[in-house]
Amino acid sequence: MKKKYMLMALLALTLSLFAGCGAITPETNPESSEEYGKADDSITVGFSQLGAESDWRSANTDSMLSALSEDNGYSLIYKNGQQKQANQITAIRTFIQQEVDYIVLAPATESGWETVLAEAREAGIPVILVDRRVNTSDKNLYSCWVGSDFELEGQKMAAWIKAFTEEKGIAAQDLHIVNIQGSEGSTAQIGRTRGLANAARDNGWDLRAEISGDFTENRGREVMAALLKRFDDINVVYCENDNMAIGAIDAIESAGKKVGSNIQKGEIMIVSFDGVNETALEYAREGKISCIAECNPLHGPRVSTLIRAIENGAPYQKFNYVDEKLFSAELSVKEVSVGDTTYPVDNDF
Ligand code: GYE
Repeated sequence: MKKKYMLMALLALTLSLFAGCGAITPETNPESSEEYGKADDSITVGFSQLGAESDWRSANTDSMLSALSEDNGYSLIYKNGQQKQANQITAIRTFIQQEVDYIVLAPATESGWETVLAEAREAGIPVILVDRRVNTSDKNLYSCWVGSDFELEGQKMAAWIKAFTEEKGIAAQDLHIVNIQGSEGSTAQIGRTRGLANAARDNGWDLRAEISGDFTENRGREVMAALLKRFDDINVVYCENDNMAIGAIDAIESAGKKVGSNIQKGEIMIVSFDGVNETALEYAREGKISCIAECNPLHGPRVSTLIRAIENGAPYQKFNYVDEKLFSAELSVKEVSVGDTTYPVDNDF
């Protein structure tokens, strides 16, 4: 525990004694930026979460808050960046002033982190990246990263689309795809977009448009409504997360069209990413979403393990990837291959 915290805790204790109330109550609303409990001898962590834009993000925040809890020996300072990099940079500077032991950063975008991460290094505070990545030329500006291989997720989804449509006898040039992308410049967007774009080029698919829906349901709805006005032959919608897929489905149904995998009969096939939101999983069971590429948000314990390794001088990997599969109620595709590796398709979820 840092000196500053000791003084703050002492002050809080004195005040609470005078007020006749108990110890500091940890704030439990992850929507707000709050300081959590401060335990003696605990490891102080400043966590800059990028926002609260999706169900994936809420699950990720919950996982982080419960793993970095007071009971587990942490004093957590949590800041929600509201999807703005400037807020995250301010949060990191505050953490540096507060002399935290570790900074955990879930960066909104990949670029623009050089200066502030150099400031953290100058202050001797290790930075752990979670979920998305930063593209600093100096990789020593952070200790390690844990998250998903987003391009691989896109490649697996493209492999599923290929296997499924070939099985149905649909010609490559008859696929008219739109991509509703995630927040521009985020690792999840860059990787998933690349996975589809490369497959479209290699397979001769007609990739009609790539437009950002910022990972939110509302933007997904708006973007899909606009795309339906622009093109009348869309038969595959690749949504870079489930929340946008839910919005897109709403827009398609409101336009009097049907979602489903039977594109030869005029249905519009939806595929998406995450597999966290219950409505999206239910849609996938019903066939409204034809395939979901899993994206695992439960990074809290993984980050805690990395902090403990650094703390104990134990070895740890710089880049830590999590294993993920596909979910689809379509029984025809049981597995997909990317390169030499085969990935399972879970038909019963
Ligand atoms: O897929 C999306 C969220 O970076 C993996 O961000 C994350 C993505 C996730 O908003 O739902």
